[in-house]
Amino acid sequence: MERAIELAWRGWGRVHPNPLVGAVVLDAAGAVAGEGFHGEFGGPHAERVALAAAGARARGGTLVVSLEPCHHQGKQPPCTEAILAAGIARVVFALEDPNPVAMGGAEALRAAGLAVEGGLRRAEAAAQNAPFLGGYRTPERPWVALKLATSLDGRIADQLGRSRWISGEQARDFVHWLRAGVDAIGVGGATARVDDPSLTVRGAVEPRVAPLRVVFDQTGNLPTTLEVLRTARERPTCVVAGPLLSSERAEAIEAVGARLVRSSSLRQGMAELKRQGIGSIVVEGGGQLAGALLGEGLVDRYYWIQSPVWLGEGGVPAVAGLPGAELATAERWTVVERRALGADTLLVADRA
Ligand code: AOF
Ligand code: ZN
Repeated sequence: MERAIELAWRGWGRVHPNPLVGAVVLDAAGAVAGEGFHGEFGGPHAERVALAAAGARARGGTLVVSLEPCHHQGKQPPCTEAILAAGIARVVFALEDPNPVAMGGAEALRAAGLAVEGGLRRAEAAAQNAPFLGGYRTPERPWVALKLATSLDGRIADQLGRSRWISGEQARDFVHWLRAGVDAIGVGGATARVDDPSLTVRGAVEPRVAPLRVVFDQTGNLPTTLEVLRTARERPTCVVAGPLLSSERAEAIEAVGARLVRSSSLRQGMAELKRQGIGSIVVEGGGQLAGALLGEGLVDRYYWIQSPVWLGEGGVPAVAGLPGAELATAERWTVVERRALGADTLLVADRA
């Protein structure tokens, strides 16, 4: 299963909003006979790829797969059929399929006489597919991840607002990898104005669809000379503005070819993005937007890149305006991953 989950990552950037899935076929003697992963949205499922690789050796063998095999005709035929046709004797999967259209594979295979076990490394597989699961858990809004690169003392810029670069190259490569796997990349208006980021994906993974670039700003008062607005006709860009948006600003935003979403709250803005097809978003700051999203319970995952540097007094805090919590009752997040990225440290945590 560890191998199946590892294989599944190869679909990152290419398969969403479908799940990342990896599979390994063991022959009747327990030796690896075939491997596969879901590599392209709408393309063959991991199970079929692994079964095809195993060929006749699958007969009497075991299929190990990170997601419960599907039991429906979608863009692809049901995997349960392929499993039966291959003569597999036993199926071990990690995560139950939450998709009401596709679910039921485990039961169907059991009914056909196969030995079926679910739940092996479930937590890991669920963490890997958090954006996919989010679509069922909170269908009214996208899965929201917050990514912040901070100093040891939790600051995202020095006293003059300089943030390039707190983290090193490996951490920045990670961010490009992360961006490739989501539908949208967001920043707050202050960050857009100060940092003028391009919010593009420039890493090893070429996303199947370029993520929508989103600027959240109450007033929508953004100079059209900003990189994201200047290039809005080349790469999809959207401004989520609050009730303070003037009709003049609205016209200016639309005139450069950016989408405009009007909302009275962040929650509503997120809901509107979801209606427009955004199933997952990584928000990259700044501190005010991070604080507002956290405060409203709109963050599902936190990617924290911490760098070995102190920025001290006057440095910009990573999270601003978050209401105080009492230690005894403060929500503890679930750590999903800790990893070194060069000199920096990545911590990934999910809201419990
Ligand atoms: C995938 N890849 O490897 C597996 C999936 O429209 P379809 O036919 O591609 O079906 C998508 C659904 O199939 C998906 O939501 C999930 O429930 C199930 N399994 N999907 O994209 C795979 N095994
Ligand atoms: Zn399938």
